[in-house]
Amino acid sequence: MKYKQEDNQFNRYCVTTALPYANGPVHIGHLAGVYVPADVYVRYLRANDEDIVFIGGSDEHGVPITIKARKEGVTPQQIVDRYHNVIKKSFEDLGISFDIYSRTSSKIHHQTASEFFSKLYNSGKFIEQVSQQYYDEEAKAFLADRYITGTCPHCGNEKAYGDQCEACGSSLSPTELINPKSALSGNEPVLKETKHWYLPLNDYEDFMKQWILEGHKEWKTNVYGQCKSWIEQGLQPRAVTRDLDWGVKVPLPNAEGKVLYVWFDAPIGYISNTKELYPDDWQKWWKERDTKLVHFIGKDNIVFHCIIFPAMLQAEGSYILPESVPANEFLNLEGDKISTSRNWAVWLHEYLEDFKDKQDVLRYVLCANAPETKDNDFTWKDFQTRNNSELVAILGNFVNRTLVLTHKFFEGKVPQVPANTITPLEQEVTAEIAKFPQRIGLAIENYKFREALSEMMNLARIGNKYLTECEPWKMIKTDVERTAAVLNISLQICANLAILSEPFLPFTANKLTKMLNLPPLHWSDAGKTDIIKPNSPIEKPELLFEIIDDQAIEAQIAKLEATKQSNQLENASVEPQKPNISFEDFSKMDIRTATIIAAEKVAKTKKLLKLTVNTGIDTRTIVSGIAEYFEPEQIIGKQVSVLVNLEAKELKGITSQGMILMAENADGSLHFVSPCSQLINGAEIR
Ligand code: B3M
Ligand code: ZN
Repeated sequence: MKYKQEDNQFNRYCVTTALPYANGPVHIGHLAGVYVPADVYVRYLRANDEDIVFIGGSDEHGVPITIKARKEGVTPQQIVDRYHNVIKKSFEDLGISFDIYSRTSSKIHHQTASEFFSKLYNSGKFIEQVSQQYYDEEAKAFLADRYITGTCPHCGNEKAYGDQCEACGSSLSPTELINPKSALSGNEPVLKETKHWYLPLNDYEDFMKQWILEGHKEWKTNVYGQCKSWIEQGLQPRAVTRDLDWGVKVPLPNAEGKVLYVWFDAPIGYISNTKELYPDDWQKWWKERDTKLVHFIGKDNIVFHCIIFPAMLQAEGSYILPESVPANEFLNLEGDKISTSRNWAVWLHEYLEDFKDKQDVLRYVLCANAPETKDNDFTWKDFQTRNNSELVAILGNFVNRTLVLTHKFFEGKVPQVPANTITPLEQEVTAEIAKFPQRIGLAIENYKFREALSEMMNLARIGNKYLTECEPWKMIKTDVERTAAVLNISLQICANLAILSEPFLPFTANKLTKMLNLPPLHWSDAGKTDIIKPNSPIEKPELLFEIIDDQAIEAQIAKLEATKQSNQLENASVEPQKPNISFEDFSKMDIRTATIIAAEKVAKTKKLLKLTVNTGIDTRTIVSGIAEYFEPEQIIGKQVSVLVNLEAKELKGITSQGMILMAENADGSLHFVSPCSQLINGAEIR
């Protein structure tokens, strides 16, 4: 059943999700932006018996993967093998129900992408252009922008990349860098001519105006807006090849060392993966006009899916174009942009480890919080609240109350509705229930997944309200017949929830279906109040959700806090090394282990502590500038290192004999340099 008029012209759906780069695991940002909404959509279509294929896979080409491989001293293939497997497994474990999850390093993909390129080449769809690019003469290789570093012309950062300065955020071209250096050899690169093939997007400008700006005004505003601004700025020819040794080889003579640009081959991956799944009839998903092609992506991928890939498909000539591209904005984490390189993320595979059997909680929170119209924030506190006060308190509670009462009063069997027990309240509730399949369905069909989810929860709210109003636990004492009717309707609501929650919470829906002993149901079965038949047995209820306590949440927050700190330390600049000294110079210093035996603040100073120290040689007084970092009582008994032969000095009228060695951290805080195990006092440090 379809609620949206325009969808009637389609007989099948081809749904794709952006292929994540296999250079790291998947995080909650990917999930909220792309995979959870796509999975909701697809599960909903399946519940409607639609003919559908759901395509995913890893994007295994591109420069970042080669950089990661170099850094680790392994091959790019080893990198992508590692992450492809992590990603694939974590998607499965979260219940993202791909019909296939394959990869762009597969043979079939190389072949498909290569043929696609050849077809465009042979029909004269490309233009050839020669340009000057940086070349590393020692490594004998052209350099991708990311392989060139140098000084940013805008802010002076010496570690800017050929495409971007991460210090000031400006986008750069490699020739703008001052003192460019190759990441391969460290040498200064030279400019050298190289030939590439370009897709002249400018030739497709009129087409894009017609197709998108006139023909797809219904696209989400963020998507339509980006397309409009690209088209209005004027489209330019785009290089579809690169000088690189990792990717799909350019299938032309004299194209040694050239591969297809990753953004040329990756979307073809959708086609290759469909082919891998259905070698014989893959074409119906890509070439028949009555197939609805939908790409789920994040906002940074809009131009590639709305303009460049459609231009490629159009140039090829035999393919359909996407009917919709419901791109989402970004999800932030605790107020900061999610970043793989800074490890600022909640990684899916780690979540699944830390929160066993709580797949649906994450699916719920990410869908409820999906950045559909603007960037959104994920916080662990919100995660906890949504679990405890929505999933547990509303959905879980309603189902549990209904099932417990059925067992208590009706021996675990669905009670029959006796004649004359239906009051206007039941009629009202029944009429309400009937509206939900369409309400939720229409929201899903319009890519309004948050709204759809909150409607599903509203049905559980109606159930709770109904139970609270009728109070069957009291009613049973006076009116068994009407109590039977109330629990019957409540069980029908549970059955409706089993159907209507499935796209969002498949694990929960499955549990609920089993508890109610329901057969596999379809969307069209929902909305009714005779789904579950009188006298059929109900299993003993088990809790659908459980409270997540503060401890679990604090552990996650602490994990992020640790990341933040280690990032700060990594970014800290370390003082350059001082000029060399002789061993003789060094051995003049007499450094010993010693124990602080008394400590007090020096009056009228902020920084000074007067310490009494047992050096093994003697007991002496040392004045130390550490009062801002330590309370006196906190350091008594601490073993430290002391330069004992430093000449004595008067400080605020106290004679200080020696110096306690301290290390200064990136944030300016001071820390004792102590032996790792307790030693005698007076042990020589050398
Ligand atoms: N791998 C970029 C990304 O993950 C890219 C998507 C390809 S979709 C064909 O953002
Ligand atoms: Zn800069």
